Amino acid sequence: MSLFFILNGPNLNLLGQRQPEIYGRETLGDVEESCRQLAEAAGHDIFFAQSNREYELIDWIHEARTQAQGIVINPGAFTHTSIAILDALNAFEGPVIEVHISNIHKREVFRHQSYVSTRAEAVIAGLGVEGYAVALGQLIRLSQR
Ligand code: DHK
Repeated sequence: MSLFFILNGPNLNLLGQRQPEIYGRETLGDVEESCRQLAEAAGHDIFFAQSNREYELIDWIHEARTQAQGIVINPGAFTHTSIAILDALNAFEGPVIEVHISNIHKREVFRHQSYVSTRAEAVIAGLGVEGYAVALGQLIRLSQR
């Protein structure tokens, strides 16, 4: 059994309520439920968490160093600003997949830059919340190689 961390950054607690024309109507609870079902069907487990605080995300990435086979991360707006999250991910040895619900490249120019992309094995943007399941499915496949 493998454990995968699925981490979410600021404002994603408002998923389903915030700008639904961009982020959709599903809640983060819905996303957690579908990821949990996917992991459990393959005999694995997830740690699913969200924080509006940069340090909390960093602390979870540090925990992942000894506990997780891989990380799915949607850092929210920290994607575009946080060298500290990039440094934490660089201290994690397993695969990292970056997820964005929206296509950040179709949006404002300040969203086009991602520090995390310089570390991630893959980047999924614009698939809506389905991107989480695609990312987790790929981590599961990688762990079975
Ligand atoms: C979510 C956010 O909160 C934004 O700050 C990012 C990302 C995009 C998303 O599409 O999931 O720019």
